[in-house]
Amino acid sequence: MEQTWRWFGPDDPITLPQIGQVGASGIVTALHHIPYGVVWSVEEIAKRRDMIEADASLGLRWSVVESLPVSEAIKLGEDNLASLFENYRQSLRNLASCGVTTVCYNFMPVLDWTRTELAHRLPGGGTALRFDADRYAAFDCYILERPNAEADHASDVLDRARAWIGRASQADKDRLLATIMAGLPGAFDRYDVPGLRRMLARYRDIGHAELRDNYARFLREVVPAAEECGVRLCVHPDDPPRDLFGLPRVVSNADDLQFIVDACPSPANGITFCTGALGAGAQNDVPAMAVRFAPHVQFVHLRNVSKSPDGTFMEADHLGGDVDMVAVVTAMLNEQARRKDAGEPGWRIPFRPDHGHELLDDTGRGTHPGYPLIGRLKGLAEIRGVMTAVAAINHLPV
Ligand code: DNO
Repeated sequence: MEQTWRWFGPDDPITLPQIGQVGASGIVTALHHIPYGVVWSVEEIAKRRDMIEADASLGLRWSVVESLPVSEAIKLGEDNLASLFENYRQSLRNLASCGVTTVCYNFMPVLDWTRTELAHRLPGGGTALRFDADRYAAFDCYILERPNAEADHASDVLDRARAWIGRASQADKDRLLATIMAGLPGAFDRYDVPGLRRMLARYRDIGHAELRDNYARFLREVVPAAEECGVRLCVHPDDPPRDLFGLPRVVSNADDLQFIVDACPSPANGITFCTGALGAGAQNDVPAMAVRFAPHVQFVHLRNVSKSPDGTFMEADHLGGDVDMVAVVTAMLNEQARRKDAGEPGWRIPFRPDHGHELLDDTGRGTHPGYPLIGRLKGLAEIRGVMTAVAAINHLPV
């Protein structure tokens, strides 16, 4: 598998020469400065690509776009979408013309990945990202004050949420809002409480069925163009894989993934297999899903979670937590071998260590939440070890 590393671009405190040292050869990045819905020009794409390849001794290439964002209007299924679809297609063509052909995106309404704590202390030191059912309920019911929100939370969770809100200071509440917004990449579309309420109101008439329809329409509009120019799109699952704040989410489980691949069958309509996002859902047997959907996987995020029955979860060590990482890596290596045997030119599947704990000198470096240097390096090194061993034992290509 191709070892990749997410780099947020020239403003990322982690530099390309440092990435060279962690042993990754593929860069995962996006043009975060371009507003949603605007075409990524060949000039802007080539500029980023040339930056990545400038020092040939590092051996880096731009292997995956994460993400080419889908505008909210598309998720909402508004009427005048022709130019947004065309812009999306044009960005794909431009990327392909610059040699970047794997494109990750997500279809989560309003919010991207969502946590309630960015620096949960670990027993041995270091910090992890965490989603706490109590704080999520406290925000939903007593800060956002969403109508009928209490019906969506268990009564013991609500009791603890009330206790938390009772003792929270204004600074605690502000931090919770900022934490919930932290998943949105780029400089756009972060909401304050009134802004979030307005966005939720726009989704009032959109349930799962409507969101699925809007998603299928998006796929029918863009997948043929992707196929034509040799781009493989790959959807990132919802993180966490459940509805949030009454917003439907439709990339959360095996049924959803099946719906997506069937909605527009094509090699260009693929999946980003994220073990952390899928692993946060009690409904998901992640290794079984890895085997079942392997032929559609174009990109892999390897990360682990420990979860509790009330929906709370914490990002665990890459080889700790609830997801059997060895089983997932084995499924992906088998799929790679199949592609290689079938003579597919791009048979090697890119993966990256997704998130990491903040460890040792990571603290205070100002990296993006979840994306520290040492914590991810540790994850990458551990996964590289698993990969090497599984491949050797089973005589599979690495
Ligand atoms: C979190 C990431 C996600 C992912 C997007 C893809 O760290 O895995 O933010 O980049 O959802 O569109």
